[in-house]
Parts: sequence; structure tokens; C-alpha cells
Amino acid sequence: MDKHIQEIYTNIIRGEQVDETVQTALDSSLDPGIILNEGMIAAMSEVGRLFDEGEFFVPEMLIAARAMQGGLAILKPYLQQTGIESAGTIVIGTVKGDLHDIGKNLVAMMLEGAGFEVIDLGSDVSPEKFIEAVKEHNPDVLAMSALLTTTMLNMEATIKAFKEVELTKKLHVIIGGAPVTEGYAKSIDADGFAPDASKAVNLAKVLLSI
Ligand code: B1M
Repeated sequence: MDKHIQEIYTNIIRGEQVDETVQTALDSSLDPGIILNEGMIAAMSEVGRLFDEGEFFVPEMLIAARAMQGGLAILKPYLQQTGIESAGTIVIGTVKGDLHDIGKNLVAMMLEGAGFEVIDLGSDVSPEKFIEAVKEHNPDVLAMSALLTTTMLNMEATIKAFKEVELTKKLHVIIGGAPVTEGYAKSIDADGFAPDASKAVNLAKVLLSI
């Protein structure tokens, strides 16, 4: 493994800042996708494993997440293409009861980079809040994220709540997050599922025939 990637990976697990290392890696022409996947996302998976095994607790997960967010901010302009016309509007949020926002932020970032106008409602978003935002912004797509097996049920609750609401145009509902599957998406009547951020961009483009 490249020494910069190794350092990013280790520092995120330790909860140490990676901003400078990410910048150095970029300056030495390392591919942003490799920095993201092999350094940062791999580190978060390891943090999850350590939490599972009882070696890490919530504070360790939290500081690792903070380190990851700092590195993502440096990486952001390199992951996005520039000068693209608006491809459509997308409202995004993590569902009610769920505070995990790193994956959702990454999806939002990549959608923005692909030319979508993104309205990010943050995390712990109730069905009522999603409905309010959709009425206000009239988006083409609603994207929901969930990281907990318990909170992914709120995706279904949100879709059900939307069935009671009259909208002026077709709203494509797409979902994702670690516990979410294609089968679950079908079972709750979502229009699509994406396993990662770049596939979420492809999915939105396919649904909107772009
Ligand atoms: Co939490 N946590 N956490 N956590 N946490 C997980 C998810 C867990 C798997 C850890 C574990 O046990 N191994 C576990 C869930 C178990 C389960 O339900 N199956 C868990 C738990 C149990 C908890 C708490 C309950 C712990 C506790 O309090 N006892 C608690 C719940 C709090 C709450 O939400 N109410 C909790 C809290 C936290 C922190 C706050 C400390 C922190 C989050 C900080 C933050 O996000 N700001 C945290 C973290 C960091 C994690 C892990 C370690 C990392 C998550 C992450 O950021 N991954 C996680 C373990 C893991 O995932 N391996 C874990 C990196 C990120 C880039 O990936 O989010 O999967 P991900 O996003 C991907 C794809 O899923 C997809 O694209 C992204 C990138 O390509 N995607 C979408 C995501 N959203 C999408 C939406 C789309 C499309 C694709 O729309 C179309």
C-alpha cells in the first residue's frame, strides 16, 4: 500500500486529522478515488469492525468520523467535475433516528459534482420534514440514507407518508446505506437503490434519462 494511503488509513482509525496527508497525497498525484476508497472508507470499515469486536466505543467512532469529514473536505473539489449545467434537483437526508451522515455527505458531494442541485436536509430527518422540503423545492429525486437496521424502516415510513401527498411532478425516490439492499428497495416501493456514491449518481441519471 502507498505510504500516504497507509498514513491516511491509520490516522483515521486513530481519530487523528488527515487534512494535510490527504493534500500531500493529492499533490503527489495519487488518484482521489483511491485515497477515498483504500484510505478513508477502508479505515471506517475497520473502525466498524473494531466497534463490533468491543475494542472501540462510540467516542472512538466519533473522532474517526471527524477525521474522515476533515479529509473529505480536502478531497471534495477533486471528486467533483466542474462547469456542468444543472442536471436536476435532488433533496437528500439521513432518515429519522439516524445520525450517520458521512455516506450521505459523500453521495451529496458526488451528485453536486455531477451537476445536480442538491438540497441537503442533514441527518435525523422525519417523513414530515422530507415532505415539507419536497413541497418547497419541487425536486426530481428524493435520496434517503440509513446506516442502522432499525432506522432503515423509516425509509418505508417516509415513502408511505408521501403516498398521502399530492405532488405536482413525478418524484423518484432512491435509497442507500450499509444495511440497505436492492430487495429492500423493491419491497418498500422505492424507485432505486445504490450501493455507493458514484452508483447513486448513475442511478439518478438513469431515472432522469440524462
Ligand atoms: Co455507528 N454504527 N452507531 N456511528 N457507525 C455503524 C453503522 C455500525 C455498522 C457499526 C458496527 O456495529 N459495526 C452499527 C450499525 C449496526 C446495525 O444497525 N446493523 C452502528 C451503531 C450500532 C451505532 C450506534 C447505535 C452505537 C451506539 O450508540 N451504541 C449509534 C447510533 C446513533 C444514531 O444514529 N442514532 C452510532 C453512532 C455513530 C457515531 C455518531 C459515533 C458515528 C457517525 C458519525 C457521523 O456519521 N457523523 C458512527 C460511525 C462513524 C459508524 C461507522 C464506524 C462508520 C460509518 C461511516 O461513516 N462509513 C459504521 C461502521 C461501518 O459502516 N462499517 C457504524 C463510511 C461511509 C462512507 O460509508 O455510510 O456506508 P456509508 O456510505 C456509503 C454507502 O452505504 C452508500 O454510499 C456511501 C459511500 O459510497 N450510501 C448511499 C450511504 N447513503 C446512501 C444514500 C444513497 C445511496 C448510497 O441514496 C440513494
